[in-house]
Amino acid sequence: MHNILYSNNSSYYSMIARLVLAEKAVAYELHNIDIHIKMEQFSPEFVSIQPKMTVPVLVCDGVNLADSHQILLFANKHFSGPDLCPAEDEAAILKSLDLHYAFSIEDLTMGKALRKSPIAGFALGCGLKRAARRCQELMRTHTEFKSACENKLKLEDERQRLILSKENNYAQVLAQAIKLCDSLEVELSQHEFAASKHYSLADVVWTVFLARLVMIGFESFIAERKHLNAYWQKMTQRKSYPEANLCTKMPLKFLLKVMFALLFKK
Ligand SMILES: N[C@@H](CCC(=O)N[C@@H](CS)C(=O)NCC(=O)O)C(=O)O
Repeated sequence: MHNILYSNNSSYYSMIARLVLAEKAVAYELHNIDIHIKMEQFSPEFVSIQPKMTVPVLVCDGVNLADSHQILLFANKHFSGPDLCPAEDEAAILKSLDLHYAFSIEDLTMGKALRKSPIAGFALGCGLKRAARRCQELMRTHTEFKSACENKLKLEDERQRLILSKENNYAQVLAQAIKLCDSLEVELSQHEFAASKHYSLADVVWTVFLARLVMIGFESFIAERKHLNAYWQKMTQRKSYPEANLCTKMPLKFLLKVMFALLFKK
């Protein structure tokens, strides 16, 4: 099989795709899509692969999988390597995946950034407007993407309202994140891994969730829970962890570059 993964280094859902492919030891060609500075998700080439204009996308012998949840299930089913969703644990694993995907990691990440500094808030606002401008430009120059662009613009609009409104749902999202850590702690007190006694697809998503908590400064949510802390240490020692290049830090240089682009580039 010839596999191409369109991914972005710090993108949460791209990390899920990279981690499951690393666990399954799948070889692939990596195409980095710069979604922050160059905003390559709005390039006509990429939109013809992914009309939702998001990463990750896995292309396997011409089949496009344009969502991390789909990639998890597809990778487990179609590639050799360990079965990460065995029949006897399937119900618990799928339930754990549903719990994970019901949570808005974007609201948590953005909400935290907005509270960290007013400059971050201003830059985010500029970024959202810049994304909308790129999308409108694409719609003008490539009418074949009209309906994809209209859908994306609706989402961008929704993002602007939710993220920038004073009454955004941060307190609620933060409480949900803590509740997820509590329920993981309970699960991990009962079995070695997140959904069963074996490593599974659930561990792929929860490892990325914990990596994101670290990235946005919530390592204490992990450290203060005994089982969760031991689990996180164990996950970071797996062979797949460095292979998937999980991002737990935003280098200052990169943040400044993104900030500059959002504030000053067209
Ligand atoms: N449901 C999708 C969500 C993908 C997604 O939201 N990706 C973000 C990065 S983590 C993205 O590409 N954002 C760029 C944009 O929306 O313009 C999945 O699970 O793959």
